[in-house]
Amino acid sequence: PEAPSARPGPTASILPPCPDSPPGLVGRLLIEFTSPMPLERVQRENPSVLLGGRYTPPDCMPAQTVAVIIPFRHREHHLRYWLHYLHPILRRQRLRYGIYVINQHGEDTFNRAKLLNVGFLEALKEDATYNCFIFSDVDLVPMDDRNLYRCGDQPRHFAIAMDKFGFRLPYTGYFGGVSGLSKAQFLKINGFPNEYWGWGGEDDDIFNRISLTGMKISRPDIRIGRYRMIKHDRDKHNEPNPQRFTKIQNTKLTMKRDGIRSVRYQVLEVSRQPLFTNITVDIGRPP
Ligand code: UPG
Repeated sequence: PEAPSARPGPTASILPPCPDSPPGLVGRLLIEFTSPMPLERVQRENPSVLLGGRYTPPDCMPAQTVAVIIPFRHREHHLRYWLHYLHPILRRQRLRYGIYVINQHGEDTFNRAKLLNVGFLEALKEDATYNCFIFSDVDLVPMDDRNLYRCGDQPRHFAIAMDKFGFRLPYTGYFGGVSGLSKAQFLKINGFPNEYWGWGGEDDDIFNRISLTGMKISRPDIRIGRYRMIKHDRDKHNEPNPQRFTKIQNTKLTMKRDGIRSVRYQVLEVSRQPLFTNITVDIGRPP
């Protein structure tokens, strides 16, 4: 038999699987939002990120392909910090990933969950191999890179200890901020609701969907799931939704007809930026 080559070349097929615990994580991170963060600087810091915000580890084969979906409107300043902190973290975590900013067109009432549904479908149109979806608010940065942005056998809640809640879970059923579902888990709950316009409730509806389909939330250790939120004033056109309390009582009825299978929208522009893909979308307005 042939002697094994001492130095195998960098052929994709011979890369080893990426390790479960990536080496080179640093643990607790210093996160601050005071120094200015020009986009050019963030681009310079991340030369290995490909157009559209895509990245694949050079030295191992990841088990999953992760689409990070960010609901967005008028938060450019937050996005620059998010990209500055997250790209290096995701790289250290040895993820194969893409970043999708789903930008709501116009000034009608904001609808976070519907934007996330759009992100799921549009990311899959770009790359059918995405099998893990991380949904992240633009103003949340993890304080520990051991909080791995991956999917598991249950839906995952990542942002469990936010500074604004005193680094605790505000309530047991809280599922806001940053969460992750595999493609199969997302389809099992018919995606997210499209009918929560304005602030609040949609994350509780998603929690209900997960419970009603017999799944359980998985969470990291409370010391690892820490987050800093960029302080901000309340946005225009995202007023607290007064219907949210009654709506979350009815998830069991509404989830069958309202979700990924019924979402209607119009993509206005897809633009591949150096560190992310921007998708501007018309999602309509509340009835
Ligand atoms: N967002 C925009 N522009 C807007 C409004 C919202 O980009 O004009 C995005 C952005 O990603 C933001 C997210 O939507 O981070 C959530 O909106 P925000 O007003 O910041 O809500 P918070 O009170 O900070 O968020 C908590 C949870 C969040 C949940 C929300 C309502 O972290 O996940 O959606 O409460 O339940």
